[in-house]
Amino acid sequence: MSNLNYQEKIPNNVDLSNDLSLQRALEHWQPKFKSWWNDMGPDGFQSYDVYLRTAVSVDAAGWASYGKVKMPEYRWGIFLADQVKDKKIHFGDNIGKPVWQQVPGDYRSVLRRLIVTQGDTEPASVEQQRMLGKTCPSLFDLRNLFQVNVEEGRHLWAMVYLLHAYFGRDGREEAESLLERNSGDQDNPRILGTFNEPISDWVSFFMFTYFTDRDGKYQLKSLAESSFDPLARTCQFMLTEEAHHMQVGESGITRMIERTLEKMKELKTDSVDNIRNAGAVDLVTIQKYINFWFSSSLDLFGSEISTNAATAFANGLKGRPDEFRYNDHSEKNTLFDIEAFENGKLINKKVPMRNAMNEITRQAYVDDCNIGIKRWNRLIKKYGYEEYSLALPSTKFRRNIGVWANLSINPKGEFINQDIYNRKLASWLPSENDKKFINSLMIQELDPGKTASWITKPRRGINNQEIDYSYVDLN
Ligand code: BYC
Repeated sequence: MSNLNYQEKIPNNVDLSNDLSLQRALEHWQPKFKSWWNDMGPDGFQSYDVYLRTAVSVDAAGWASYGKVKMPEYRWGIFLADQVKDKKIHFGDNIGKPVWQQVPGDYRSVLRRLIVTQGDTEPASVEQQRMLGKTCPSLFDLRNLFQVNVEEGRHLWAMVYLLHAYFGRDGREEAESLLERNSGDQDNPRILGTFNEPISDWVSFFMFTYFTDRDGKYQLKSLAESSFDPLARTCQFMLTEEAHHMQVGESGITRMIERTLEKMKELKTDSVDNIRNAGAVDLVTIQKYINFWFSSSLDLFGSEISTNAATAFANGLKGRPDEFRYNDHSEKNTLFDIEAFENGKLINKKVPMRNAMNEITRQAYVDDCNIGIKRWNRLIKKYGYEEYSLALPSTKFRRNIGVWANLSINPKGEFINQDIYNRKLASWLPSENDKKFINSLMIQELDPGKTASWITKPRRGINNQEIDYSYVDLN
C-alpha cells in the first residue's frame, strides 16, 4: 500500500518529487486552480472551518481522515490506486498483452479526449453548485455540499495529473482550458449538456447527486477498466469518493419525501396546494424533478449505437462497468438486441455488441437508478399511500443524444403527436411556477440544531458525530 506524501506542496502518491519537470508544471497550474476555486467555487464560506474528510491513503480500510479545514486550504492531491504487478489487458482486441504505462501513439488523441471530457465535468459541477450555500437546509447539508465540491475539485486534479504527466504540451493546454470553460457560459460552455444546466435549488442538487453523479460512477467504472493503467488506477480511487456523493443525493431525496409524507398524513390530504402551504414538496413536483434530471443524465452515455464506443472497447481504452461480470471480453462477433427508430418506424434490430457499449452501460445505470425509486415507493406505501408511486420516465423521453433524440415521446415511452408533446412537455418538467415555489422553500438554516421545513433531519451524523454537531463553524 502506498502512503500519500503530505509534506509536498501537492500531496501525492505518484513520487512527484522524483519528476521535477512534472512537479514544476503542476505547481504552475496549482495557483490557477486556487484562483479558479476562489472565483468559481462555493460563494461565501471560504473563510470558515468545515468538517471535511481528506484522503490520507488509498487503502480501502482507512483512506480518509476527518477534521475542520478552511476550503481553500483543503489538501487537493493526486492519488492513484496501487499498481498491480504484471497486469494484463482484459478486454478488446489486445487481451493478454501487458497494460500500458505510457500512452500508445495511435490512441493518443482519443484517450486525451476521454480524459478531457471526464475532467471537464468535475469543475463544471462545482460551478453549477456554487450558490447553494446561501440556501442550505442545515449545517449538515452545507457540509455535505462542500465535501462534494472539494472532492470534485480533487477529481479535476486527478485528470489534470494525467494530462500533464502523459500528454506533453497538448495536455498542459487542455489543463488550462479546463479552468477556462465555464458551466452555462454562452461563449465557452462545459462540454456535456447536463453540466451547463443550472442547479439553483437543493431539490436539483439532490437530484443531480443521485442521477448525474451516478452517471459519473458508471463512466468511472468503465474507465477504471482501461488498458491505460494510470487512467484505470486514477478512476479506481475516484470511485471511493464518489460513493458518498450519490449517498448525499439518495438520503436528501428520502428526507424530502419523508417530510412530504408526514405532512400528507398530518393534514389528511394529498392536495398539492395544501402540502405546499404546509412547507413541503408535493410528490407531483418531485416526480417532475426526477423526469428532468434522469432524462438529462441519460444523454451523458452517448448514442445507443456508437462507433466511438466500439473503437474504444476494441482498442481497450474503455471497458464495460464491472467487465469481470461478463463471459466474453472480446465481443468480436457477438450481437446485441436493440430498439431503434428508423424511417419513421420503431424497430428491433441486432447490432454488433461493441457498437452497443454505451447502451449496455446505460442499462446498468438505469437498473441502479431504480433501486432508489423502489426504496422511495416502499416509504410511500409505509405511510399508507398505496395509490402513489414515483417512477423513472422512459429512457426514450426528452432525449437530445442518440436514437431517441428530438422525438415526441411521453414519459411512458409512447410516441405522441408533436403538438400535444410540445404542449405537455412543460407539465412533465418543473415549470416556472414550480421553481418559484421550490425557491420559496430554500431558506438558509444555519442553526446547528435545526433543519428547514421541507426536509427531515438526517438519521445520523457524519463520522459518528452528533446530528446537531457544528459541521461548519460560522464564528
Ligand atoms: N453532450 O458516439 P457518441 C461525472 C458527442 S459524469 C454533448 O454518441 P461516445 C460527474 C460525442 O462527444 C461522467 N455531446 O458518444 C458527475 C461525440 O462528439 P464528436 C463524465 C455529446 O463518444 C457529477 C458525438 O456526440 N465522464 O463524472 O461514444 C459531478 C457522438 O458521440 C454527448 C465521461 O464523460 C452529450 N451528452 O460517448 C461530477 C467519460 N454525448 O466525436 C462529475 C468520458 C455524446 O462527434 N467520456 N456527445 O465530436 C466518454 O466516455 C464519451 O465521450 C461519452 C460519449 C460517453 C460522453
